[in-house]
Amino acid sequence: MSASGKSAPLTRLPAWRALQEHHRSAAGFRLRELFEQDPARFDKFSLRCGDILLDYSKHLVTADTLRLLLELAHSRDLPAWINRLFSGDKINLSENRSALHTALRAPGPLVVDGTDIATDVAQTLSRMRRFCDAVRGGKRKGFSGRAFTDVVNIGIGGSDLGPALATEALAPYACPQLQSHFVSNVDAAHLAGVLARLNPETTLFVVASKTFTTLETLANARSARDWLIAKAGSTAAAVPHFAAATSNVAAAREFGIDAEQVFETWDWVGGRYSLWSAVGLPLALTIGMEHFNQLRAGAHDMDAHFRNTPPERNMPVIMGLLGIWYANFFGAATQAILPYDQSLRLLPDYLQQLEMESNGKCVTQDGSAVDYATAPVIFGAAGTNGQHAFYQLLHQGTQLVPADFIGCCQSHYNLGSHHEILLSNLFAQSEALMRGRTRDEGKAQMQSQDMPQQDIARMAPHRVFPGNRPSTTILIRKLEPRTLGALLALYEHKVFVQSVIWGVNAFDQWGVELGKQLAGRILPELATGTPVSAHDASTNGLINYFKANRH
Ligand code: G6Q
Repeated sequence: MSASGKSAPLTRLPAWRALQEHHRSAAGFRLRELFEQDPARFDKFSLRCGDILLDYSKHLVTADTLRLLLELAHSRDLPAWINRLFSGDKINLSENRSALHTALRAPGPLVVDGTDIATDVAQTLSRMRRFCDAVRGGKRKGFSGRAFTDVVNIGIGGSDLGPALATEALAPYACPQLQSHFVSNVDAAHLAGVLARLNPETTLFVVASKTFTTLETLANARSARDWLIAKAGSTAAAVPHFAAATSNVAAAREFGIDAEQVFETWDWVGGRYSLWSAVGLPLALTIGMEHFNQLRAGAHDMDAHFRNTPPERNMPVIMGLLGIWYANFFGAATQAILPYDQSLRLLPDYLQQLEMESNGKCVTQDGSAVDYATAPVIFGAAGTNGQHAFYQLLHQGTQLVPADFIGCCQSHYNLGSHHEILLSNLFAQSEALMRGRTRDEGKAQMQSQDMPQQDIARMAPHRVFPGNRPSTTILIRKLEPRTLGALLALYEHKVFVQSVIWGVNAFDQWGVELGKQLAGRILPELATGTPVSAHDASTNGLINYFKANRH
């Protein structure tokens, strides 16, 4: 759908057809040769934004490919869509909502539906600041008069992944007196495992739930409250130990959370885009409001870049279009996220939700079925761990898996040559995926190891690496609140770019809602002693087996 509402089937656009045609010649692209032919390839195909460098020269693209991809973006009205995103148009059509996560980090006023949302945001931020300062400064205390030492975030999905990732990534900025913990799974093992290490007198819970109706979060919050009341002696004594981040203030109040400790989010912030709102409270408590604001400022830097930079030099636009090139023309069904930074260990999980929940859709905004691939499966792990696990398939498997390598020039942890070892692995992996190893190179290596001739002949096919496997490398000067904010906003906008090309709504999640409804239906059936018969034979069989073996 174009920004003005007129639909034009994607696969019938001249730009799409031109890319299909161009893809036929791309089958002959050899990255080794492209680098040999053009010593300036890195300079031509890399971008800088603040402290972030994006190298996309190791992609199966030429200047022509990029021109055609940019034409596709143009024919999907991308600049107009970017405008609509930032100005608060209701681009989340299926829920009739704006998607205004960018307003959570923008300094200026913005009126939506007659309300200046910037004022609401500023008020919540200043309440968060007072709360964080009081908790961190030991002024806000638990039932026995002791300062808080532990913060437990209870939330799931978008109310967990962003704060959990950022809290771990920014550990060097954490207040040493305050430990943070994240409980998301309704499996009692998660909450029980965390509570076993905590003292109720000094534990603060943040219940993060936009809707305040999510089964898992409410079950965990109730059990946490019971645990606290049991130790504190009364419901009233437990009150100072609970805060909430939610758009359902009434439900949080009904749960028993003091109005002063309820921090509002809004309908126009999607769960997976909500780190910058009150959902970031556990992070703000841990790293302090100053650092939290730097995180927001970094995201705003990327917002400004995305909004104001021409498409050909625009990082999220280029990343988004490269993803389209592989998903729709090479048939790549996956995308690897490979942070060479232990602090970004949770980035693959976070991006899995961001990308797959946003663009894992099979109908366009106007409800028509798509006849092309949308979001790839996102997976990954921190390097170098992944090298010893799944990289084998990246190097010699039969599927094309585009990869994002992410590393930092400076480390917070200066321990011997660890950082050089880490980064040398990053550079070596992206180089090896690109270059591969020919049969002759493999043989030469074995000869240099004095291998017997017959072994060399037998081993040669196994030592061949096809190469020509594309990757992006993102280098960050140092992992700081501001650069992390920019990195996460880069991916948010990349996802938006792809949603515009595919014509899907990046801001709804009916698949998640389905899960919420289904679990609610089966739960009462598990409580009775009688066998069930209302489902298909498999589901009946599984439920009845569970019931028979429950005790
Ligand atoms: C995110 C999704 C989803 C949501 C969780 C938790 O965009 O909507 O992951 O964040 O289902 O929902 P609540 O915050 O409402 O508990």
